[in-house]
Amino acid sequence: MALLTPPGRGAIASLAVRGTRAWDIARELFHFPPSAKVTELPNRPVTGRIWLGRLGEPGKGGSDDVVLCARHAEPIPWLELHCHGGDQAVGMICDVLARQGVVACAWQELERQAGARQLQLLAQQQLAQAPTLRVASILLDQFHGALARAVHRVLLKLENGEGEAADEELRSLLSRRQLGTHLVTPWRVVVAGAPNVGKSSLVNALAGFTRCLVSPEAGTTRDVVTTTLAIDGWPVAVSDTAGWHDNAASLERQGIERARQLASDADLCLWLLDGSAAPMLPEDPAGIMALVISKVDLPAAWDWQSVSAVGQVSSPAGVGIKELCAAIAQRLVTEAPAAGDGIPFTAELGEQIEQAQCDCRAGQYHKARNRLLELLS
Ligand SMILES: Nc1nc2c(ncn2[C@@H]2O[C@H](COP(=O)(O)OP(=O)(O)OP(=O)(O)O)[C@@H](O)[C@H]2O)c(=O)[nH]1
Ligand SMILES: [Mg+2]
Repeated sequence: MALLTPPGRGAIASLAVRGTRAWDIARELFHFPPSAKVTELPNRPVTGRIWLGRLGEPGKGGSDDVVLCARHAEPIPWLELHCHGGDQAVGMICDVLARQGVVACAWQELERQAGARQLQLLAQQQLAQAPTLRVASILLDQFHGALARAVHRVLLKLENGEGEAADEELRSLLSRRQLGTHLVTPWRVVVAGAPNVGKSSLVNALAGFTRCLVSPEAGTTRDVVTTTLAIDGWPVAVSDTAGWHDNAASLERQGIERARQLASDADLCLWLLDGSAAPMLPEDPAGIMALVISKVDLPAAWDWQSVSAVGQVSSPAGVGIKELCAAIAQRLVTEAPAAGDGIPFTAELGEQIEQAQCDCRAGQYHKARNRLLELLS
């Protein structure tokens, strides 16, 4: 048996019970209410029906109202029990089942025993953590076989000895590899720039609420403040950082060093240039930088119009934020996937597909094939 709903507080919990004896145990423990026209469950499980009653052993421990149904009747019954939620109520049902010899395991184990494919199981696991609707729909696509179909196409080409065509398919899959690793783990975007240019104000505008302290004084932000949000449906962790400058005292210098480190590891660093004050560019740009002009509502102190920037914003008024979000999304995901596109949706899947591509390019089609077959197992 496995708990399908998260542990902890909840109105309802779902349990799956799978095994050759599952139905016999259910028949033993399940009791119809006195008002019901029937007193016993049928001899065999039937899919497409639900039974309402109580589950428990008369005279032993407690019992709870449950909804019982069969997800699979054959060859091995897979039953689902919906009972009251909360650790204690669920624990009571688990104890009742355990006394009948039912062993607890993780839901993934139950799926594996029932013959779920590796890719399906992985997609299901990722889906449980999908932070946005866009990500969920991509992962559902993968659950329904988008990646498996793409891998099958490669296999077919390898079998026919069409190495170049197989390589092309693999290349196309790997072009979505980075996106695949950022479906559940957010992209990292760092907001950096000189002190007082409006970094914290921009992060607040992106977040849609006051996440960071803002003040007219330079040097307000000392430490990194990270907020996870959705930009165009992609999960993005945006970090506000301390303003970079040369004459910082010890504490501030530590903050600047952190900011520098974070910027060089980020997927994208937005470097803010204050349109109303002399611009300051970093001496050694860290990582992938894109310029953003801030305070465009104030009189321009320099010709920022001539700068190639991804955004021009007035954060407190929300001006230019929508356009900046679109530009950030475009930078992170250059080509958004179409419905049904196969995506290597974990880092490991990306690695395995890359290895298959190496084998294919080395003319080792057999090796590439075996690697891909392993993915489909
Ligand atoms: N007029 C105008 N003022 C802004 C804009 N963005 C920020 N400010 C103001 O500029 C000042 C500094 O803003 P912050 O967001 O704290 O700037 P910061 O870059 O985070 O500053 P530090 O953390 O000190 O490095 C505040 O008084 C903000 O209200 C803007 O687009 N237009
Ligand atoms: Mg700040």
